Amino acid sequence: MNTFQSTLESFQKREDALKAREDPFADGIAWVEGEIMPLSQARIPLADQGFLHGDLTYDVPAVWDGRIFRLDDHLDRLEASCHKLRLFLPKPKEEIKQLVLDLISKSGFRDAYVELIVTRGIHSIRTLDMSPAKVEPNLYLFVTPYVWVVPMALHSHGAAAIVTRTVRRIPPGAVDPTVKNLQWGDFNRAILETQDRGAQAPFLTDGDSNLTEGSGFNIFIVKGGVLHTARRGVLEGITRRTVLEIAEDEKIPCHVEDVPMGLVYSADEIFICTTAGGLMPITGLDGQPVADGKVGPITSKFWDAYWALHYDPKLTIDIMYG
Ligand code: PDG
Repeated sequence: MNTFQSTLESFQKREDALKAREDPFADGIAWVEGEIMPLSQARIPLADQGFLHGDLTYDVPAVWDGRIFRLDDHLDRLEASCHKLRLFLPKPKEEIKQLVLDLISKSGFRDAYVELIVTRGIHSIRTLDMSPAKVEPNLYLFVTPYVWVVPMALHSHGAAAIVTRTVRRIPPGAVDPTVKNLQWGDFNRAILETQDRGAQAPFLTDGDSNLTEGSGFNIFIVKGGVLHTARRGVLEGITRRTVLEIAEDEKIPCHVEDVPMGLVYSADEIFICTTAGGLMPITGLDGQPVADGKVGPITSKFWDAYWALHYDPKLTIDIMYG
């Protein structure tokens, strides 16, 4: 049995066990202002700037088969995002790390989507004074069962993407995409168009005929044995970084630069990647097959390597379940 089948079959078994759960945390668990509650009961204070002005940043690590993947890298990126917004982590990083590990342990989920949100906190409706002395950022945490941006069932044959016609990616001069943000106006429009056109994954351009990213994922193009991914206008994904590291190990060249749409339409293979689903093959684009319409060998190789790394003690922490 290949890695692909065994990885997904063992996940399926764990997911079946999850379905049998009926406890209050079975759908998710949240941490808000020091209290732990079922996710469905978690509330945001209305006066939080994160809600009123979208003034926040967030990060999402994931747990796979009882181990959390690259948690320190996600926490470092969260801290860097805070700095770019003139925010700071509401608690020392080590403390946040422990809160996250404890919350996962309490959740009991062996495969989980873990979200950390830092907002500018509670202020008057219109606050002009954003000096650090006036800011008391708020932290919100939640853990849910593992999330697949593209349904798991589509991984074997690949999903269908579209290049959106009705919306472009917001330019970096307006919203810095390297700050993980929830200003999803462009992505929400893209998702609606994707549904209208019967596909699963929207690709957004920079408005100048270069590829950027999709609604919650980075994009890789394979052409002539070389990988290409956008340099600018995208989140620097931890999964993208993992792919770049695998490419280096495998001595597969990778160009991180502008990716013109002409290259996308002539790709040999395309895959997308995110913490919420890992690597996902794209075998259709704008209603046409990508090359022969089959999942390609480079995509498969990276898919296997990516999941194998989820058992690497250097990149993972074992969750101590209660
Ligand atoms: N680009 C954007 C805009 C993202 O939101 C994400 C992650 C990525 C790239 C990939 O980054 P990383 O490899 O570090 O995960 N987005 C997922 C999915 C969100 C969703 O709801 O679809 C996340 O935030 O978990």
